[in-house]
Amino acid sequence: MDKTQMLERLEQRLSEIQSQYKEPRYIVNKEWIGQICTLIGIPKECIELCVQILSLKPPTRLIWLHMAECTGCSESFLRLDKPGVESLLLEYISLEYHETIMGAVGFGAKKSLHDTLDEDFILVIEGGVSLDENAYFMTSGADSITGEMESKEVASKAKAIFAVGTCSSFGGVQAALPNPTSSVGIDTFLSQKVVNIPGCPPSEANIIGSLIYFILFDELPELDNFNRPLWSYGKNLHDMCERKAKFESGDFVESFDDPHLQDGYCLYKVGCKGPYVANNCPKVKFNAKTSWPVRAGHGCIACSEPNFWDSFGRIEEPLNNVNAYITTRKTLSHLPHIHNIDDETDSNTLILEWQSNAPTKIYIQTTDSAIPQNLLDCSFQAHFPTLLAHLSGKNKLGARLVENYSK
Ligand code: FSX
Ligand code: SF4
Ligand code: F3S
Repeated sequence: MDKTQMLERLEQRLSEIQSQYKEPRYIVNKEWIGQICTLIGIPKECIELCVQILSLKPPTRLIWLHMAECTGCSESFLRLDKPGVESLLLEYISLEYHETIMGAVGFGAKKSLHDTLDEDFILVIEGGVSLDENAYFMTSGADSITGEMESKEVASKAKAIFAVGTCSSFGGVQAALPNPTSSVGIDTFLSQKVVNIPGCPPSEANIIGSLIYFILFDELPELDNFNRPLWSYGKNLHDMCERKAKFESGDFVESFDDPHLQDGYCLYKVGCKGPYVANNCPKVKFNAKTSWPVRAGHGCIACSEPNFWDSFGRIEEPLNNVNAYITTRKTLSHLPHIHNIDDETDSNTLILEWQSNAPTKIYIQTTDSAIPQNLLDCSFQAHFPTLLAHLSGKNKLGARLVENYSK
């Protein structure tokens, strides 16, 4: 949706709501609404409309189901500040069912779940779900309904469905090989559209922002091909990282007791998977914006990516020579000339060669020699697009990079 479409949609929403509800119910927290709107990509001109919508509209009913998980997503949600989660729950969201924090227990709790199914509500599912003959690994309540049955029943009545956490989005930790409980993400068996909000756990900002977007527009945000909202998962985490300049100058932390950890050196060599991740952690952070993994001194483990547990190698080693699952030798020839190594390469070919068990090499194939000349032998971890782009840089960063790589 562009700016004009957003404005039109919000005006239409406001007039629908005004026809039903006349008096604002409370003084909403305008500052917070402004912040959350900016975060989810709503332009300044529309914020007043959002304030009016949220002050007129009664709280939106929310059912939050727990499946196979650690409740970290709920913990993250509860870390919301300004307003605290209590004021969110009193003013904008009516949490009808959430096994961890609700007062009711047993049959009383299940009754409030079933009573809500007759009303309009939105659904959050946290955790993976076991299927088929393993479905009874995940049951809920005295009647032992399986997670699969309960999710299907509640989802069939929901206005919108959000998979909160990597477990619910893609299976997550319990779906890691050999996946003994046959756990899967919920969109593998639900027929309705699911908005995935992955992360183990996702930040409170990404959870709340996605819910507020739906509450305001009565429609889902724009999604990527993994059904993740573009406003939160549309950019590469590494590009927003505060240590990125050090990555580009080749200044890497070599071990976890390296004093340069505190000087902002990059964590790629101690396993950071940031370059492969689409998430906004450096921007929104966690625990009321206190910090995020890379600031705290540990590399990103790609916790919000599908299959992260199995596909990203060892947690504290880079995804390169020894950890990349490449079994056959590969050669990349005719690299685009943007790398501009030097003028002589104009008529020549650059060859990048890598194997899982050997140093990575960059060759230059000259027109007058059949044997490629070895340009650079990288028996250490390197991110090639960046290396090539900066190798011949005339600026300070390029010079520092060459100095570091020569060492
Ligand atoms: Fe835990 Fe949520 Fe990880 Fe999973 O977060 S933090 S195991 S994504 O479902 O509770
Ligand atoms: Fe930041 Fe990791 Fe990228 Fe280094 S590799 S800049 S620590 S995201
Ligand atoms: Fe997860 Fe990486 Fe963010 S580990 S929390 S996606 S920094």
